[in-house]
Amino acid sequence: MIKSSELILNPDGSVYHLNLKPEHIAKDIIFVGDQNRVEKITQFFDRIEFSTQKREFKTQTGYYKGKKITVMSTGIGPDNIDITINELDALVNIDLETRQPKETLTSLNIVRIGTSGSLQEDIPVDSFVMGEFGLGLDNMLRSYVIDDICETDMEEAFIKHTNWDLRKGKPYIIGCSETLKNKFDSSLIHKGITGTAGGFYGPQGRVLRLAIQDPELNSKMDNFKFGDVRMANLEMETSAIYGLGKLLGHNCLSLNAIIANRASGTFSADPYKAVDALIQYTLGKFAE
Ligand code: R1P
Repeated sequence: MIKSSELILNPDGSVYHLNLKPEHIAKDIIFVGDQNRVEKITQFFDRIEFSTQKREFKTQTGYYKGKKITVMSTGIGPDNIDITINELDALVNIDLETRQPKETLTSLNIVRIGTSGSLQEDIPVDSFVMGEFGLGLDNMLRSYVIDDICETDMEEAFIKHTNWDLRKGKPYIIGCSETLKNKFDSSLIHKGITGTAGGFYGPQGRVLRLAIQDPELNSKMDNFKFGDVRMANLEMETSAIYGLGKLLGHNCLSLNAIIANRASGTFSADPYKAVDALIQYTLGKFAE
């Protein structure tokens, strides 16, 4: 039995941070970072049958062209993904009354619609990136047993190429769901490695008033190649989603609207338009 200090439930039986009960979620789930993006998606639903919010975790479940989908905001960062995916998994794979893992497990399909900065000049602002791999620069996932799910050769090549200082922790690389990759792919999508940083400024190479440990890191990342695969973009959630999803048996994919190009130093003239276009693209693919 999982103790009440480990799997915390609210007085109404919902999971602690997400405020959700098992009947509140669909098997197809869209993650967004920003809580205000939830309704930008569900405004296109035929109907919404459930809404809740606690802190940055806002959830709405409804139907889009007859398909039941849950949209939820995760807030910013891999630490929030730890909460979101563990609690979502508990909703489907742990009996919350007996506090025992279920014998028959359920796989969720989780697609992130995020915003991100491109690391390549030829992946321009307002384009879309699918992370074929998530590169974790943040360490959160290293609390789990991850050796079996990591792309070890690619990791070692990345560490060598960037002369990575292991005092910052060891980067990890995890692939997306091949099933979701095939479903959501098209000629409109750029593909590559999505880097996930544990912060927005220094951890992504931004210098305001503080010196950073490796000022060359972004330029080393943008010319990292492993076979046909190259770095595409940098954001703050993808590798944590891929890692926890894979460990728990869920299918995960991260799509990002590129709102900044870090290589050219440019920012989208209308980032909301780029996100709206990615929302339309993703909903269309869900309904196919
Ligand atoms: C930083 O501004 C936030 O924006 C990006 C980053 O991953 C980080 O969460 O994604 P979202 O727009 O989905 O939050």
